[in-house]
Amino acid sequence: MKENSIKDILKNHKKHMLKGFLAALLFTQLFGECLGQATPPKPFGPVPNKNQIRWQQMEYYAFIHLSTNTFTDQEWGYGEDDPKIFNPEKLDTRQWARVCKAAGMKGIILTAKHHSGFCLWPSKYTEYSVKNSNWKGGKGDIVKELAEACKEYGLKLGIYLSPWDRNYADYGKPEYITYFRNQLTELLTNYGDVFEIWFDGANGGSGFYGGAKETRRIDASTYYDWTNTYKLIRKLQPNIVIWNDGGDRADLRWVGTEDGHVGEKNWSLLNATGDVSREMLRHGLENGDSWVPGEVNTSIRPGWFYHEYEDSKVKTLPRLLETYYSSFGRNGTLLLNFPVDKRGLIHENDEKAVVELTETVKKAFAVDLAANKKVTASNIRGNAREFGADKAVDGKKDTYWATDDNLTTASITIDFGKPTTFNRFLAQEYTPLGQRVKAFKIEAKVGNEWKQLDAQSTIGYKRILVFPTVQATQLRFTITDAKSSPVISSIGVYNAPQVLTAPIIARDKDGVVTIQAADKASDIYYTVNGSAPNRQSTKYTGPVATDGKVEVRTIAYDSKSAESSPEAREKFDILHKSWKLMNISDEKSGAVIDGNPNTAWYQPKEQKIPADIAIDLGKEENLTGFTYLPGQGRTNGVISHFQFYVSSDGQTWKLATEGEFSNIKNNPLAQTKQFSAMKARYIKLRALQNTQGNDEAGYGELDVITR
Ligand code: FUL
Repeated sequence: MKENSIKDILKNHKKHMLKGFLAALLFTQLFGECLGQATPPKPFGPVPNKNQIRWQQMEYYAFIHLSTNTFTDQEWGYGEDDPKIFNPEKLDTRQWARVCKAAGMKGIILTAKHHSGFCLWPSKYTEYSVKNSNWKGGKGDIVKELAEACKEYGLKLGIYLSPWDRNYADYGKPEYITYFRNQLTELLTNYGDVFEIWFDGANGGSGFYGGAKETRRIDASTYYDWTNTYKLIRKLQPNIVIWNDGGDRADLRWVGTEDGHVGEKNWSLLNATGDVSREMLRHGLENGDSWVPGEVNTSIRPGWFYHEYEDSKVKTLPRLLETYYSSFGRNGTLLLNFPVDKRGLIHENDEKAVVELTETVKKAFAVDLAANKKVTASNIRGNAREFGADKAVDGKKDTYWATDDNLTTASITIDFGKPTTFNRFLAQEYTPLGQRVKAFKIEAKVGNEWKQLDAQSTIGYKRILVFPTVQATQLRFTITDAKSSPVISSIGVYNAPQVLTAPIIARDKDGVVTIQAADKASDIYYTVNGSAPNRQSTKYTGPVATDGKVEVRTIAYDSKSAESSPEAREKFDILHKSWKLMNISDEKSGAVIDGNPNTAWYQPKEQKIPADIAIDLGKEENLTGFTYLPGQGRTNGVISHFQFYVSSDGQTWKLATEGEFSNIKNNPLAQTKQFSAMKARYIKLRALQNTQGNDEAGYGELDVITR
């Protein structure tokens, strides 16, 4: 046989095989669909890699900030502090792990090295580390202890390694990159699996730099040669995700704020190259060419590092809940920071706050009212059972409801079978096939009418909507626009109990009292005559005018559960209506007497201490004391030593009391000082010293106590 003919035979054979294969494919397409099978939708646009999928499913994990800063009351150490000061005598990484586990977190990212350059592990490449500290006589290794604790508690370990190093002599030179990579290698080799590496964007500036004490600037986009640094990281830890808000695009993105939220519209996409604006960080980029999901990083206190003066400033439950819903309720993950204290522990107040948050969230999502309910979809994929509406409520994350390819709108209806009360809706796209939904709405069937509850844009990995409680027999979820046919892995409906924390009471300078409950749905009851509030008390319906001295007592009440919040109680003295600040022309100075603790006024720069602030009360009062609240937003201008004067004519002043506001540095809350009754129309607070030993004097509020 000629060579050619053998080839022909083989060719023919192949042709037949191909025909047979195509016929079989068509058969399964046609009959398979009748039998309830269909090909799954194709991925659309950029999709997450397996590391990003695994990371996103973690949803909620902790940050731990601990360094020399913890002992110097700083946020950014300069890199010059003696390593000996680092001595968290009771350090217990198992306590951290216990708290994080109890909070429902899935991992812990530790500041192995912050900008000061101090290392929490005994790096071979520097002396500026725990090995020269007093902690455990220089024999300790916090990264190791944390890695072990994480293992014990089933948590994943993450590492923060600051690219900026304010201690290292060679920072700014090429030699530093070798040092940086050596440290990365130590951290990513010696401590087991690391799920995330965190590179902060603060890069270059003033520092100690081995004694040079100068300012060094670098170009963050080129200096670190991220391309090769990333290669090294992925070689050492193939399952890691990289977070970086400077330099090359990483696996994850910053969301443009440290305040604890990401945009309501949140695409997990960005472009691989080009500048990124705050707007893009906040919302992602609808048509971005790469999968770069957002991670919401925020601290449970105002600062990242521990400061005793923030013990009373741990975020409240309503504030933490807002962060919860605005992070992974909006297609992000939540990285919540604990500033470990000088003992080396997560402070009791922080633990209490996070446990409260966890319990509240657990209660909110305890019962999925959509689970196993009758669901119908406007369309399913070619009649295939495996993509039916029920797949969105089967509780499995790898099954999904999908529609035919040509559809970019579709709806799914849940029939509760009876009037059902709810106030939360949850939806998840099956993101391995891309992020597709551009707009959606939810409606409730109340009686015989469909009522729109909310309309939003993106969904992504997980979206939670919060809306006023409604009672309905059905819920309809409609995707009104999508990049490609929707693929929904999960929907859920919940009835979160009201959050019953003590309401917040405020009175402005005209005597108008406002009361705010944590949950808008709560009823508020109050009294102004000193009696304890209960459901029979006056119901709060809006601002209340009061005059002169008054005590407001109030509770929030949930009529469905018949539960009340703890009581809030606030005493107000005489009105500030006719008060005038003396000899101060700055309009903003009104903040001192406006009754709003969140506004403050600071003496002008040229004003040195002792600094006076004097007030004309409008008429003579019988004074027995005063209250000083420092400005709440900052740590400066907090008066620590004072004299308080009174006067009948605003000319000659009598000293009423003097002394110090004890512990105001660590606890910058309202300070009350009393003195024997004195009649006067004018008062004057003289700042003699502040907590920082400089010339600033600031005031959140100044008030008097009268007989
Ligand atoms: C910031 C840093 O500069 C802070 O000190 C902190 O580490 C935070 C998480 O990132 O931008």
